[in-house]
Amino acid sequence: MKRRIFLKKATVSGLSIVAVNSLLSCDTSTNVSTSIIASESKAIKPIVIATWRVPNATAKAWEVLQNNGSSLDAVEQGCRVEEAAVANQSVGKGGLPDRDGNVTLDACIMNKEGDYGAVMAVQNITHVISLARKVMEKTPHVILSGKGAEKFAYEQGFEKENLLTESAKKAWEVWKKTAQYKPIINIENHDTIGMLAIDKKGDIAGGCTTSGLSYKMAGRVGDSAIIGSGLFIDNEVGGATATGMGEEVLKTVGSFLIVELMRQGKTPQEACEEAVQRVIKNAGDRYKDFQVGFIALNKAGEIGSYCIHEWFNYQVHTAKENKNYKSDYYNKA
Ligand code: SD4
Repeated sequence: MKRRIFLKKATVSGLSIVAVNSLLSCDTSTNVSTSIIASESKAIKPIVIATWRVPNATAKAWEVLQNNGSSLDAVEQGCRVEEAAVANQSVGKGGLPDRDGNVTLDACIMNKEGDYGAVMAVQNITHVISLARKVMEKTPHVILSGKGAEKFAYEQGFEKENLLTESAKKAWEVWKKTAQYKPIINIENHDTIGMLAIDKKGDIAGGCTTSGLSYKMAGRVGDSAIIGSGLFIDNEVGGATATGMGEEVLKTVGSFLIVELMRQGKTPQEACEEAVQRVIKNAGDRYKDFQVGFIALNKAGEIGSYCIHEWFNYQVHTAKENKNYKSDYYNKA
């Protein structure tokens, strides 16, 4: 059997899992992958990465990994930190409302088995990342939305909470005076959290949680809860997650695209850049008016990030550091 080998950057001794999987993907016998990966891959180094400046969230996720928790537990616990932080106006409690004054949340989660759970347009529940996990683990479905999701939350013991804080309400009241909705994201003022983690066993999981675009139409759902758009995980390859203008991410299924590009041998950085290029190509000149940013992590622990406009950043927690990095970007004109 002839195998095509994509080992552009890896040496044989430092063979990355991605490269091995690219190699294996062209082999018709699929049962050999685990042993080859185990014997030739680098030592597993746990890692957590997340969109935006979220050191408390990555620290929490890291703590879970250090206590031998799974990557799934880590991303859930990490995302919960931002959901509870009322100062973050794009996630969970304290999120800015839709144009009717209701805070509605979207979230999804994926595990190493490729299972997915999501909730959309949920009111009165802070920890929608945990609710998404419940959907994944306790129902025969993958998505619950609106009232049905809320009802399920109460059945699962979630608390009813008012998510509209005084400051979010004030901001909405100011907005209502003109009630102008320009689908333009202030590129420095949004911080949906998308998080990816690799645990001590080398398994990857991801989560994404948001209150979506402020002053959106009631019922609007963005990319963050949609598999392949706001988040995608494949435990053979890696994961990716998105932030920014959800409509544009949805149209290009950006996170899935990135994972598939990594499967073909691209680095996470190359894959993120290609996904942003795809968004720009699709949007034409409109790209000047919105932000989209991606982060990606492959199974070798390599990171990528890219966005359209300056000032997207991301948080990385390794054994060495919990550090925020500025992302490279397209629009340097
Ligand atoms: C959405 N992608 O609902 C989200 C918004 C976002 O930081 O990322 N805000 O479209």
